[in-house]
Amino acid sequence: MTTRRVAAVGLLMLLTACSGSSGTTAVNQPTTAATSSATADSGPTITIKAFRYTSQQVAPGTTITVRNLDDTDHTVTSDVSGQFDAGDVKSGTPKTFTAPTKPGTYAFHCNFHASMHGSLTVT
Ligand SMILES: [Cu+2]
Repeated sequence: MTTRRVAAVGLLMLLTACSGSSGTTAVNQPTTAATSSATADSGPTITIKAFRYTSQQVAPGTTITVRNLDDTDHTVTSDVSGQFDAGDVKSGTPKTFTAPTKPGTYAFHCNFHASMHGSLTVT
């Protein structure tokens, strides 16, 4: 009995020590999360609003965020197949794609709405 109690107390102390150290880690986490989300927000963005794209000029190979402010889904798909495609960008859920590595002006469109056209400049 005595041995079991000692073991139980030892385990309790161990658990306390563990939760104490994880508490320290949790304090550090918000700082890291805030930094990474700030980086994502400050990057180049193509915004879609009222079935129109904002134009964007980026360096080769840049990661571009697409934000859809409309209620319906849109895509950012290069006119020349295979250059880039953000896929199905749902309302309120940003997606990213990588800009071409070769400088130039790239025309793109929406797969769902034939009237939607935009251009991406890589310099
Ligand atoms: Cu569309």
